[in-house]
Amino acid sequence: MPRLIVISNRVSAPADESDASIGGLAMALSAALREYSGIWFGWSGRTTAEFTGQLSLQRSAGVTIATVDLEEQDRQEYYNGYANRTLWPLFHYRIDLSAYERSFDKGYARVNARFADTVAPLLQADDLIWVHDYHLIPLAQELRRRGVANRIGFFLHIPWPTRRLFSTLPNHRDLVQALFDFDLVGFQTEDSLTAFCEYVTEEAGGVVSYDGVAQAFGRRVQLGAFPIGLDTAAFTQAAGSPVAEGWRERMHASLADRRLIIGVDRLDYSKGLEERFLAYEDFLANHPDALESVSLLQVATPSRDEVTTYQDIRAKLDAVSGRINGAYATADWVPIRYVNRTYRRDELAGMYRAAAVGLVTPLRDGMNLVAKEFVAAQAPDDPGVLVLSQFAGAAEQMPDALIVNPFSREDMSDAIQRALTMPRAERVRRWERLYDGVRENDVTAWRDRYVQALASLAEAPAESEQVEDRRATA
Ligand code: GDG
Repeated sequence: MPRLIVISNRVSAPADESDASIGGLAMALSAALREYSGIWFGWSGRTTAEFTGQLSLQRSAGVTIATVDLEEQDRQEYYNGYANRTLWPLFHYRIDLSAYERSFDKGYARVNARFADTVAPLLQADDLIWVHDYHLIPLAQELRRRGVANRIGFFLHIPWPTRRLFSTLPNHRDLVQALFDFDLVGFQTEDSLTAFCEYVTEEAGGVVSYDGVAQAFGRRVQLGAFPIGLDTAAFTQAAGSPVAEGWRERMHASLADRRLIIGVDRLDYSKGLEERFLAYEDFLANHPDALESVSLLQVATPSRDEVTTYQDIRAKLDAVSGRINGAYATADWVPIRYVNRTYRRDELAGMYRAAAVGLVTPLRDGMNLVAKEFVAAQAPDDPGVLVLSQFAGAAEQMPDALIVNPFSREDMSDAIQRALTMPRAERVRRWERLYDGVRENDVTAWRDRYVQALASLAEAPAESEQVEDRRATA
């Protein structure tokens, strides 16, 4: 088995309880790497006065965790800038929040070059290299410039936007061209894959064959949809652990026979939290019998709080939740428990299990692992109901959830009512199908499908052609 070299912006050691370990990518990759010998390389999250490329190495369960420090200017221009103020909002359909600044482009290019300089000496000839997410789109191009001929795959954890939106990005063609230096480019959903193919054919003048090989810019790349999954067995086990059971009981005791609706999200505008609160407010207004008989627990873990749009959304949510609680709370009941802190995974699992309804209503999301965690944590004989946004990638795989339009308060309010009143037999029927999907398409299946697709390309006869292509355009 070749070594797997995983490269992502941040890394997190297994059992890391730091900020780096919160978020879908960290959850998935630490699970995915477990059975591989290999290297996981990324930014340490720290900055130094001057970039040295010095690696910090740590061995953890067969995997070498290799990190490098960046400069403060890199943090501002690459991480807070191009990654989180340009690409993240654009790819989540928020061009109103996207900042296009040339200094960000430069920082993004500089850090990708620094990543390539640092990781290239660690590589061996038959390593498979798997690059993750929007921070590192130009990385294969940089590695090729340094003579790396290995198979390199890319996986995008967030949505790929439609062609018209994507073309608002200055230098959009360069970014797509850079993807053609990978051998395999994977998306979460068919929807993202289709949007990318449309760009290739309509903007880049390329072609995409029926089996997903795209040709443009004198290069070719294999495309595919690889929906990410959960470490389902581990999460289900966590949900049955004493810690989870303790939290389930604690929630029930604090609810005093009221029914729990739960949301768990990184505090991010893409997650639709304000819209969710407003829909819940509509629900309370339209169902007076629900007053004092339900409670919404929203865990919103602070994230990227150096970026002003994140400070804005936080202030907005404080205001909206405060207003709703002010309007409806009684001496012994608050409609929304809004919590800005981090919990352990087994604690979260216990909270999911205590809930009658899971609200997962992002305005746009690559996949959304919380939807899958909610399902994995339920008690089989009395499961809660998942209410899921049609704009989460997970909706393609989870049609047995109550699928809602997160932009419509009425739609969401109706779904909350339907979920709370759904007969047990229907809840069980829906949950069983959802759970089967979450179990079968888990994170290991995702990793194996992707890695096999990448490894099989290495053996394909098209390799020599592709190398020739590269030489011709070098
Ligand atoms: C990106 C894409 C895609 C949240 N609060 C706490 C905590 N979390 C964990 C959840 C879940 C993860 O963070 C969030 O994952 P999501 O998938 O919902 O979203 P993103 O972070 O935006 O992830 C997304 C994902 O990558 C994977 O490809 O699904 O679409 O945007 O696991 O449980 N974990 C702990 N404490 C918390 O307070 N321990």
